[in-house]
This record gives sequence, C-alpha cells and structure tokens, in this order.
Amino acid sequence: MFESLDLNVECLGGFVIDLYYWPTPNGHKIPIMLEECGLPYRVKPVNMLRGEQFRPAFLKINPNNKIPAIVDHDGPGGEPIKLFESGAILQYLAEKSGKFMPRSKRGRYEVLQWLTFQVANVGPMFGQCGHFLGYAPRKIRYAMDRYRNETLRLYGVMDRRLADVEYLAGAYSIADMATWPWVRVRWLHKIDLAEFPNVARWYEAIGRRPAVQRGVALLDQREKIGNPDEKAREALFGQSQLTQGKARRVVRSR
Ligand SMILES: N[C@@H](CCC(=O)N[C@@H](CS)C(=O)NCC(=O)O)C(=O)O
Repeated sequence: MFESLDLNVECLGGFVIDLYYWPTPNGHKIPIMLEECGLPYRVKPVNMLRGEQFRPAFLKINPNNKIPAIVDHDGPGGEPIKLFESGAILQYLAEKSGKFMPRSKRGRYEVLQWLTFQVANVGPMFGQCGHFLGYAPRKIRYAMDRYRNETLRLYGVMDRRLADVEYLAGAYSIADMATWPWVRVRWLHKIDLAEFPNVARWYEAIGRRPAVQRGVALLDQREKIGNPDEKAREALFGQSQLTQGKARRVVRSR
C-alpha cells in the first residue's frame, strides 16, 4: 500500500524520519544506516515496479523519480527536510547521528571519496551491467562486454583496496553501507567472489552485522530483481520515464 506522502504528518511514536523505499540495492543503503544508528523511522513503500515513483506527491520529494528518499521531520533548525540521492542521505544521517563518518577532516574525505566512488562508479556501472545482462530484451554483445568489463575493473579496484584496509575507508563507514548492497546482487552481474578474496572477506564481515541483516530484510518479500514483468518494464524503462507517469505522451513543438 502506498501511504500518504503528506509532509505535515504528525510525528507519532518518535518516527521522525520517513523512508521512501523499495527493496533494491540503492534502497537497502538507507535502512542499513538507520538500523546501524538506531534512528527510529517509518517506511513509506514506493512500488517502483508499478510506477509509484511518478506520483506527484513523491516527485515533490524526489523530482528525479527514484528511491531512496527521506523526510526528516526534525531536520536542521527543527524544521522538516526532504532529501534524495543515497549519497546525500547517508552523509546527512552520519552528520545527524555523529556515526560512521570520522570527525577528522582527513578521515571525512577518505569516507567521502569512497562514498563518491560508489555513487559515481559502482552504482551506475553495475546497474548498466545488470541491465544489459539481465533486463535488456535484446542481447547486445558490445553493451554486455562494456559494462561487465567495467564491473570487473571496479571489483579489482575494491579488491586491491581491501587488501590493505579492513573497510573501504579504513574503519566501517557509510561508504561500505553504500557499496555492500551492490555486491549482494552480484549474481546479476555474473561475478564470482572467489576471484576477489578481499572483497569476499569484507562482504562476509559486513553481512554478519545484525543491523545490515535487518536493513536488507525490510520488505524483502517484495524484492524482485532481474525478472521484471511487462508493467515493471514500462515503469522502469518505458514511456513513463519520459512523461513521469502522466497518461499523455510527450508533446513536441514544431
Ligand atoms: N543515484 C541514485 C540512484 C537511485 C536509483 O537508481 N534508484 C532506483 C532503484 S535502485 C529507482 O528508484 N528506479 C526507479 C526509476 O528509475 O524510475 C541514488 O543513489 O539514490
């Protein structure tokens, strides 16, 4: 069920953070962080397989029609704040909680560079790899090779990094929380972790954390990755993406 997106909701039972969410790798990052920090939150499912990311109330929170997003009703100055883009949300929650981001300037930038590595490289490249290997209706060899090679290259970067440090930025941080859910769906990218032993060690250590297990369990019965039906194809890759779900087609001026 899609609950109200009204920003003026009462903050019942201390649930001051609304999490707009669907169980996907980008979605998982945020409940993992909320669970790690022990911050109370209320889940607002956005069924992106049925186009709910195009609802006008959600577009007011994320004009880019994607989960995750949050509304913190106790934002800066005690006023509500809306946030989209997982990297920005993770930084915000780290600042709010004072956790999983070092206080020193040097330490902060270590985390920020690996967090940015995830949002600018791992997410988009693994995402395209999954698209062309698993979702594309036609198998296009060039695209499949291009994105799988990029994915393999990025696994190599992570494996070499994790040979020297326990976690991506040294200590466990929001950079790991952003990256781990994408390694979790490696079957979609045809990645064998045996080829990346340091990533495997890191992946297993994080997977043992109870907060991570609770985070990925959120709406897990709705998780559906790699096999979209026709309606999901339309919502994710069809005309809806251009019209943001409106019934009319794009009108072009002459
Ligand atoms: N850069 C964004 C990516 C978010 C994203 O791609 N979300 C996907 C799910 S994993 C989504 O909502 N897709 C729905 C759509 O594109 O309409 C972030 O890190 O938050």
